[in-house]
Amino acid sequence: MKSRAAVAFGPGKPLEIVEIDVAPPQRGEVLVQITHTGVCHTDAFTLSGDDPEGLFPAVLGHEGAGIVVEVGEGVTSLKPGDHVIPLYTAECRECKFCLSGKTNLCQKVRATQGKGVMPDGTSRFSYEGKPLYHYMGCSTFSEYSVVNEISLAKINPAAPHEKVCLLGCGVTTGLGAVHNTAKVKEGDTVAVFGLGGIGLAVIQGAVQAKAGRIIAVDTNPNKFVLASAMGATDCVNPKDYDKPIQDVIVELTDGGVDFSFECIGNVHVMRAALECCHKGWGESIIIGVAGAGQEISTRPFQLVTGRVWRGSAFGGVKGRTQLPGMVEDAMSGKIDLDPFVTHTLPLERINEAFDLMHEGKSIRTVIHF
Ligand code: NAD
Ligand code: AHE
Ligand code: ZN
Ligand code: ZN
Repeated sequence: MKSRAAVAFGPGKPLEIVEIDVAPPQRGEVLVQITHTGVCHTDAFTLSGDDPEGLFPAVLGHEGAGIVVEVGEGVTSLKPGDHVIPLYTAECRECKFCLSGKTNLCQKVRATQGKGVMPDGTSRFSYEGKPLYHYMGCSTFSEYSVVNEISLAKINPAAPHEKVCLLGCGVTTGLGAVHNTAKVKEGDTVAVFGLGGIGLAVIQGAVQAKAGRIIAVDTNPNKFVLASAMGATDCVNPKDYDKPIQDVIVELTDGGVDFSFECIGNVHVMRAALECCHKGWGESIIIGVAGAGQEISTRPFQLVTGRVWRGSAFGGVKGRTQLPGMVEDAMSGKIDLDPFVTHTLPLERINEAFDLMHEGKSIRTVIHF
């Protein structure tokens, strides 16, 4: 079938809106009509050429919501008409990772997903007869996408897609990092580095957990208005100080924070986030994605003296099991998605969403088809 899509033809180039061909879903696959998609910094990261797994030409996008159109052979958990959120972290419920009870990082389709193809090694997308790569198992920048059954969370059909699409990545990642990875408790002191969609979701999670103090850090002071409105108790701009930001936060907090979250993808900030943690117990959670060749460093003494470095992918959330409940929480108001949707644009204007992000003007632009 034909589908309108925003295609990334090469690194650093704007997306091109073209009509692509989408092949029918094969065994275990599902054809989804994407109704809405957010634009996450990770899409921009891959488009920039910094992603070691980045492939071109590709259909990017991984923060969407849609409706099942057709199911392939052997698909039992979904039928046409079901409402879904595509998952870049699948949940097969049978691989070693799924059965471990220790991680959400299902590996059933991860290898082929990283190569931009479906599990049989081929693509369902083509343009002018040449294959296009899939992206993160989702490719939500196409009106029609083919997604593995195990990479789809079935959600309440009454859910507003123009908001709950953000549970496909950004908001779930931030909330989950607080509750599943860090396990923030009442009274804890938290520092959040980077106040985009992920950092603001960390703030919302920290408020839910009744954190005592939430220190929001960004080099763009315009981000402080929303961060404060969402519950940050302190806003700090590293540019306002002539000493390292970790020293500023350690002084502010009588020795450091209980938890810090890096929501930028900057390896120097990752170091600062670790080093602003309290001696003996402070934990720093890396959420940001750093470019090819980047490495983190600190003095081992930081770890010897009890600070802990962790990472979090998709907030540790098992998508098929937990996302439907998070959608219900968004519908009942326990999760507030409204502050994240700062802009709405049609697919044809998707490049403006990237511009708004790079200019620091948006939190999330939601694209409609
Ligand atoms: P964003 O661009 O909307 O926000 C980033 C924020 O960081 C901006 O407000 C920017 O002003 C701020 N910033 C940039 N440099 C800074 C610095 N040196 N010091 C302080 N603040 C600085 O991005 P986003 O969509 O919120 O994504 C944030 C990061 O999280 C990205 O790296 C993205 O790839 C990653 N991410 C990871 C996961 C995961 O599962 N681990 C999921 C989603 C996104
Ligand atoms: N492709 C990159 C890594 C990208 C990465 O870390 N992705 C995050 C999700 S970002 C969503 O906005 C993630 O979940 N990683 C776990 C995984 O299995 O990909 C690289 O460095 O190669
Ligand atoms: Zn994302
Ligand atoms: Zn699995």
